[in-house]
Amino acid sequence: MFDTIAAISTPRGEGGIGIVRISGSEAIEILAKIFKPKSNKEVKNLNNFSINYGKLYNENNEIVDEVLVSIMKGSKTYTAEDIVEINCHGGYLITEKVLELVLRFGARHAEQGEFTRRAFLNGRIDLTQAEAVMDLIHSKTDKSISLSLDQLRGDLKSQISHLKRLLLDVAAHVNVVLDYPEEGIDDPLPDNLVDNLKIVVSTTNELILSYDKGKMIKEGVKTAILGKPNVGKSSLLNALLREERAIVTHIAGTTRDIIEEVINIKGIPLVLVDTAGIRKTDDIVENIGVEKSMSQIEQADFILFVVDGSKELEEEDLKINEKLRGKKVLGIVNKNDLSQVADLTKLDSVDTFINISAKENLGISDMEEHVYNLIIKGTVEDSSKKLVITNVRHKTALEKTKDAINNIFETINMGLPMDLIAVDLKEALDSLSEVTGEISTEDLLDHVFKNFCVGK
Ligand SMILES: Nc1nc2c(ncn2[C@@H]2O[C@H](COP(=O)(O)OP(=O)(O)OP(=O)(O)O)[C@@H](O)[C@H]2O)c(=O)[nH]1
Ligand SMILES: [Mg+2]
Repeated sequence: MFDTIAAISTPRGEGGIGIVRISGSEAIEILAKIFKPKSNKEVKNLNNFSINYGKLYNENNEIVDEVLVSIMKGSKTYTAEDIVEINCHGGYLITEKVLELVLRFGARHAEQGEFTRRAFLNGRIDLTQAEAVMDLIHSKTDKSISLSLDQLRGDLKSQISHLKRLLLDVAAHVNVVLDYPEEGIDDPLPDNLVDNLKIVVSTTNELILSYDKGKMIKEGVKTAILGKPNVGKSSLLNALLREERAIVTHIAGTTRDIIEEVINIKGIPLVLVDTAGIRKTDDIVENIGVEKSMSQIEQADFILFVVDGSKELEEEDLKINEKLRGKKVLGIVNKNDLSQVADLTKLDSVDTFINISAKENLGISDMEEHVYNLIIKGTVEDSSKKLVITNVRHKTALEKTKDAINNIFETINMGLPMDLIAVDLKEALDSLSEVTGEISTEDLLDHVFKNFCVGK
């Protein structure tokens, strides 16, 4: 049993309504002390799953607000506990006052994600579903919403429990062999159990491989716009955003800081990072900018290397070219509204060049098409309807499962004793349980829920 918690569940600010949510065994008792329904019924006699109009009163019997109150008794509620939701007027101060009233009458202020944590601790959802709640809230594209909903429905949870059942069959056999040596069961695993292990390895492997796609859909592709000063990087950012976001001037060294903005290419977020033009400079501020640009080479998933096609390449272009060898690079030859003279063969870090004019808005959609085909398509467009994981925590745990099963195959091949198999089986089962949270620590839960909002 947990104590009763409360928080404002709607965003802070002015709006039509604000919702204060209370969850726990004392939720209805607390409400009874502060709420009088218009119907004059006693609060404890209000119907389950009903919405009730009335007024909130403080200790001095003064009206605090006129409200609608939803009453939802456990266990079929969000937290699987009794929940009361007070819909009050949506002003910043009035919602605070209603919350304070509820806290004065016995509730504790909820921590981040604590309602969802309760749902998990009370066994209504597993950890993958709790994580899906947060992914859903943070989704910025339709594709990302769709993956979060699959996970929230329990697709990953049921896949994991299927794999666990396969492993438990193997474990049952291994335990019989270990516990009753006198039965004389032959050591190697029967074929059907070996098949179980093979299915677990191939399924975990597919899930692990799906992570790249999942990450791309969820977080997008971090794309750095790099090049020497004045080649038109900020102009390109503006052209892609279709707004004058970054300052553009003819002065080399205009951009000093990192500018990050997101565009959406066929449902995949492209996180664009405009950077300071890379060159040697004595200007302290510009130099810091250049260092930030250089660090983007490592951080970005993908680089748009911009050069000015209307001028001969310079030492600075070639130096940047050197740094970009081995990276995923698309060459952007800008200013093609002017006559073109640059000798691009010197840029050996680039396989594909696209000609554009950022200023005149020429070739921009063609460039977007190239970015999609080059970087996104192969990872994201997979005709099969297979499950996709989006969380590095899941990937790491599944890698442990896969490694443990591969160890078992090695043990079998080398004719080693059964108890070694038992150890690896336990490891494989435990790491599957980590995914769903059946095995979890406070630290892990704190980590998962720390990015939630307070009222969720
Ligand atoms: N003719 C022509 N000029 C362009 C084009 N794109 C940018 N310019 C001009 O080039 C100059 C520099 O553009 P910016 O976008 O500020 O270049 P940048 O690479 O961001 O420069 P820094 O921030 O200094 O590194 C400006 O005067 C732009 O108007 C283009 O396609 N054609
Ligand atoms: Mg710039």
